[in-house]
Amino acid sequence: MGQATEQKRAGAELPDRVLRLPDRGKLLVCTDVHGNLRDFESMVARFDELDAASEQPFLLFTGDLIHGPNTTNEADWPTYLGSYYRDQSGEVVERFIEMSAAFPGRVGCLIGNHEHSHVGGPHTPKFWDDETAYFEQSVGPERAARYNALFARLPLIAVSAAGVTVTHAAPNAQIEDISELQVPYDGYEHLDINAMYSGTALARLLWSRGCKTEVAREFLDVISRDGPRQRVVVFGHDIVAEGYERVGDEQLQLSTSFGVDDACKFYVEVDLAKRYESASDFVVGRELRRLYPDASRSS
Ligand SMILES: [Mn+2]
Repeated sequence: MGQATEQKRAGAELPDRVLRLPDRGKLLVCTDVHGNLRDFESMVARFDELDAASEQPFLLFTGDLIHGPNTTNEADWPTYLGSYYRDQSGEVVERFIEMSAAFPGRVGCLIGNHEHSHVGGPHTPKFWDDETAYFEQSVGPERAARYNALFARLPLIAVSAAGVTVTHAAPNAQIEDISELQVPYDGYEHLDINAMYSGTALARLLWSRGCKTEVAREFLDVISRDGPRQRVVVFGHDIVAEGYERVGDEQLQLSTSFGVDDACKFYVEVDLAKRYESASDFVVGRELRRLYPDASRSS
């Protein structure tokens, strides 16, 4: 029995780690909210606008909805964190749950390394020594249990007939079959974060800051085998100060919220009935849109 077959069998009881997006309508992609409720609501507002226009929107968050800065005073806010906001991670998750219930099959979220820290990943030390413990303590045991059940069910990647794949971090994972993504999330608790960058496909898809063109192309080739040809991967995880960066034809790194000035926050809006063959098919003002078109740069 081959490795892929073994993994397929082991993963049969798990929720689907690959989200297959609709083949029509508008896909909205928002990266790394990290507790910024205002940015989350701005995406919801765009979703509502498209929904009212019968554009059949699908709202996809790429993970890291939670864990925001511990600075509660604007005067102490470091400039590298972009525009000031107050962490409202718990409220963001509640709103995500509400939206998912109100629009079944039209709102989704991939797992990010911060959600993973609650369901089997290494605890993250971004703003607190152990922000995983901090978050669970701040929302209390009932909400923490509910959120962790949600996080454990989140998909790892999304694919579309439009040729657009979405991941949390860079697609720096060498796999031979898409079934290798059908894996449990637990078992990484005690790993050092540095081990995640060179670890399993799951670890790499949650932590990689970048990826060589050949690796991204091969990843897209492999996940294309049992479905529509995938040509471009959209992801966040790391901060792009200018809001987006194309890396070759295959990769589009996007910053919608965290660590970015309001004037440079970009989200993606894709026409799912069309085909995207290259990152250069994403045009500013059409697929690449400013979250706050009227904002001016503060720095
Ligand atoms: Mn991340």
